[in-house]
Amino acid sequence: MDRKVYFAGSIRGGRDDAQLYHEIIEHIKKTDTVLTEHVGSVTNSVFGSGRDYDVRIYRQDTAWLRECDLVIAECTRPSLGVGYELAYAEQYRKPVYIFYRSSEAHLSAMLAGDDYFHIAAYETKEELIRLIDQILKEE
Ligand code: 6K6
Repeated sequence: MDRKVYFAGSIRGGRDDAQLYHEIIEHIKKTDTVLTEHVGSVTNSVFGSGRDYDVRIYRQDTAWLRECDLVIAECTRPSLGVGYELAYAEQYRKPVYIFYRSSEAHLSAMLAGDDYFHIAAYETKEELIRLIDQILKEE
């Protein structure tokens, strides 16, 4: 209860799943704190640009990764930023849970082949919520 969850999902990698991220974040927020609510933004423009803008995002997100209690990542949409975050979280020995829809994605070998990560395939949002509830009960 009330852990700090870092939710990772594709932004510049593509926003097709933004609504799903939003619903999952809202679900997690019923019991815990989500540091990265903006990942589920369905209204804000996510396409700011410029070096200063990117530096601010990088510094804030890496600080949150060091601060969080666990990382939950939805990896159906391939994202360079999410891949970076997962490796960063491993360096800091944060528990990392990766979810993806196996009917739509062939998870990168750099994630699937790393024993450090907890990885689960799912198909429906309801199934994903059940899997997340399980880990929030255990962590
Ligand atoms: C505002 C609202 C939503 O997004 C923004 C501005 N952009 C970002 N803000 C915060 N974190 C970001 C932003 N862009 C990428 N990230 C981080 O990288 C998130 O934590 C995501 O998990 C991940 C996505 O990487 P890309 O490569 O798909 O952008």
